[in-house]
Amino acid sequence: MKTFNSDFLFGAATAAYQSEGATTIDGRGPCYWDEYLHRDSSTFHGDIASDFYHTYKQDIRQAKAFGIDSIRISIAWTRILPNGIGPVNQAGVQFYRDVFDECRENGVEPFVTLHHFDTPLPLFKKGDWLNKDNIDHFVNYAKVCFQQFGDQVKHWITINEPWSVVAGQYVIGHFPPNIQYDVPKAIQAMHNMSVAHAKVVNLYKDMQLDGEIGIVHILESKYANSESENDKKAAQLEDTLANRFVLDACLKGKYSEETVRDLTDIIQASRDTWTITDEELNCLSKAAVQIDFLGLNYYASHFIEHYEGDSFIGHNGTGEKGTSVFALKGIGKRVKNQAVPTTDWDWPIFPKGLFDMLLRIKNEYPAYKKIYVTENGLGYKDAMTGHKINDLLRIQYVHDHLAAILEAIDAGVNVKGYFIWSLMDVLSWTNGFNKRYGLFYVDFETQERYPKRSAYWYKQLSSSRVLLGPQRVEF
Ligand code: BGP
Repeated sequence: MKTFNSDFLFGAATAAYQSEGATTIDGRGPCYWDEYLHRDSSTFHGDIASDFYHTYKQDIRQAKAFGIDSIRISIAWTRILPNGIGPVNQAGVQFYRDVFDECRENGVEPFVTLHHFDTPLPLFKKGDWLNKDNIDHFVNYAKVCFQQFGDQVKHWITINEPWSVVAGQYVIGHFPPNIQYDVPKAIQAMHNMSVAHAKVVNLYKDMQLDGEIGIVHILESKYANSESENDKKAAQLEDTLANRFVLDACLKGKYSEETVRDLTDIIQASRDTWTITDEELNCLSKAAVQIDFLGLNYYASHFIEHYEGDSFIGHNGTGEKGTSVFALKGIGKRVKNQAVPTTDWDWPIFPKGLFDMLLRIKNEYPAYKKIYVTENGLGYKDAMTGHKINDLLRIQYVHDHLAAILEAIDAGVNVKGYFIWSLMDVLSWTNGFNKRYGLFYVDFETQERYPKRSAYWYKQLSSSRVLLGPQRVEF
């Protein structure tokens, strides 16, 4: 029988902008998504989202009722410091203190992310993570959070998915400022985010607070599509860019020779440069020995082949299967592996990629302390029939990824918890509201919540610790 230890956490994740709504209430300032999603070209925005700002008590109680041990939420920087810098907004502080109190009263452990894609608009306009001043502003904001919530929060995450941020901003172009194919900018911004993360870890440890701190990375395995040297090189380059670069920074505290070689090749091909200082490298190395955990977000893996044409990326933001393209000049092209199923948004469903990534961290970064899988789940256009949502495909997806985690634990990887994305249906940054992930279905007209079949399955899993097949649940 496949079972999880009693100390393995079963959690569920959300993020501020995607769930809270109430974007102009109680002194909150705008983040860059507020402006971007109000342009004429946008068909959705986060003004109300899942209304967590007003429903948090109900959501936390419902989480508890369904056996969820922990919830991962993020703090909106602009609720605490409306302009990103300057005076503290007490109403914003009070909101999160109330949320954390509710968590405590229900025995639900909060894991709290400081930056989940939502840089304050004024700082975004000054260059966001490309501007090294942002590092200091972020450290200042983190300090305020540690002072205000350090007594309530014992699990901190500095930044969510630096790669998704910089790829979205400078490579894919579906995040503001919507620049495409500028890989050197992505590299510089990612280095700056690693430094910001490191400085916040070092600050947290200097403050001697009683808790743990880590970072969350999206880590998707990259496989060569054939045995050819060219395809292997393409997979290696995408892996360096998206995975090894950030893993080196947070777990080794320095960039390995291979990482520097690959990144330098990529940057020089664009006749560009990047800036790294000794002081920044010292921060990385100090933080790498102090970080308590790695958060790993995993949804998909990619199969890559050599590519010599011009860069061309087409984002599938509608769920119309087969419409995405990802080809980067000088790096490689993602191709469909016919043996691997994909979601309606063309994300390859490949649990083995999670197992491989977990093993790789253990082998290549043996100093890591522990891992939480901080996001995993299936985006799907759920249909509600008579208030019932029979999301068997999601249960299968989660089941198969949890089985991969159990295998990795058996192989000696220290994985201590799993957070399904997401607790309830939330806004999807570049897809709107029809890409649903939640355990709880949200009727976005009424804000009513309805537990999906997956919620009942997850409850049974959390209470029994036994990984049963999708069909094995009362519904
Ligand atoms: C991760 C983000 C989440 C969430 C999830 C699903 O990258 O950390 O915020 O959005 O992906 O992504 P999407 O909504 O694009 O399907």
